Amino acid sequence: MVAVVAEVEVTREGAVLTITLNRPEVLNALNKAVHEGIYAALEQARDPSVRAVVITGAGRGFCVGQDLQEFSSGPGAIVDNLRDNYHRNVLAIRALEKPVIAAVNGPAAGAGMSLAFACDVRIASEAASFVPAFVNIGLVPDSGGTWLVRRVLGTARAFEWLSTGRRLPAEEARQWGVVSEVVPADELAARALEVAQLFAAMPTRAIWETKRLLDAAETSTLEEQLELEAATQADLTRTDDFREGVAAFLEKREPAFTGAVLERPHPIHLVVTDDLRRWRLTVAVRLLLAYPHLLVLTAWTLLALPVAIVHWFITLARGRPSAGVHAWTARFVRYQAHVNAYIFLVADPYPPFRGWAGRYPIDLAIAPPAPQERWKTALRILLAIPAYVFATVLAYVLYIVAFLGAFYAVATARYPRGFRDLSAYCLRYQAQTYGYLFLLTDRYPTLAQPA
Ligand code: LHQ
Repeated sequence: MVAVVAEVEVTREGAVLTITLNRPEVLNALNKAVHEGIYAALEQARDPSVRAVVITGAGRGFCVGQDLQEFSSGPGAIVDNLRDNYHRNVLAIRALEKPVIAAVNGPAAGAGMSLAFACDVRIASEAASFVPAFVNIGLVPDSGGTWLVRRVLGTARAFEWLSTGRRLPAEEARQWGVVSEVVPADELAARALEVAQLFAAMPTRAIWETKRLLDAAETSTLEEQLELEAATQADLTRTDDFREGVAAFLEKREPAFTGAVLERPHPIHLVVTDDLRRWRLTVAVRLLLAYPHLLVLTAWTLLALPVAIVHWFITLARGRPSAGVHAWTARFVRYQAHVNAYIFLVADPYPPFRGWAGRYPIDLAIAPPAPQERWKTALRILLAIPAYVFATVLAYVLYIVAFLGAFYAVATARYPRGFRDLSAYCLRYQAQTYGYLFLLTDRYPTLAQPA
């Protein structure tokens, strides 16, 4: 057993990592130490040898949300607290490339309820209950509560429940589909481990992609989702687990999945889910339409440059980028890719303004922050020069392809696949170059085109 910090314990059983919130005297109410402990444990869970995660609580509570004895109530302080602690962990669970199972052993209240809903599967003990306690103290559900609960219950039931703050007992939660099963209290830990082990023996990458696709489905159109599924399927056919699954089926034996991760050639990966359809009118006046985006992009770039300079010192000193700045810069680089994709006709819909992932047919998958070699950070600008020059050449390619492609698109309302793929190649290389320059990764942009 390895204690990350006293308030959160981490144990390991084969490929299953269990995170236990450990402030039983207050039903595992959340304070800074618990948030930090959960975050550290989720970092540990990213190890590829971990293939399923269980989150549970010590004592008779799962987690009762914010410790109401220990928090500052100024509006600014609450927003900072939510962003720095709650959002970070909810997003880390959603971004964790493996299933997360909440073993709900007792009351899950307030943000503790949101935490349970952020997990992929919930198993409850007979002593469990779900309490949307926010409204009882005059607040709204936070930490993703509205989003996460609505997608399990639907808006009508979510509204009714969240706005009464009613305690939902385990059995009723099972009937509502909040938990998949209810077991006697003394059997919960063993059952959660058993379920986690079943998941851990599955093809982990496919499980992760299912989780990611279901999250994306919350905001995608059917067309976008079809393309996203197709692109993911193409990726998965390159995994050992796919080959093993097919071989085991043909040989009429049980498959032995390893959960091996798919190594991408670069931490910044362009995801193309564009369907080649183009709206003639917007193609013809695209530059004009893109004008607001160009203004935002210019302003964002002016802000990103000083941020990058400060971040350079941080990355040099710590040997790894700051998670917060990395996330912000990732949105900036992604936004740039979205806008360029729109301008150069690589995608058709009007881009969103904020650079969030999973919302545009030309998207960037950017790996979380990783340690960076200090000498590469120190010399970053010099090292980036050749890539930057090549990226500039590719900008001309983008101009020429878009110019020619525009005629085709206006005539046929479609875009030639070859043009789209060539432009996507250019955008990918450019995004990797900006990502390298802006310290998202210390991996050099690659010429290799992923299959
Ligand atoms: C607690 C707590 C607690 C401290 C039980 N804190 N001690 C984010 C950012 C910033 C601001 C605000 O909010 C947020 C997000 C949120 O999470 S807001 C929601 C905060 N949570 C709540 O309002 C839940 C409050 N707790 C309850 O309603 C009950 O404890 C439930 C219904 C969960 C469980 O009831 P019981 O099973 O009857 O247990 P209990 O009430 O007797 O609690 C046991 C102990 O735990 C007790 O201490 P004591 O010294 O008297 O034994 C409670 O004071 C303590 N405790 N929740 N959030």
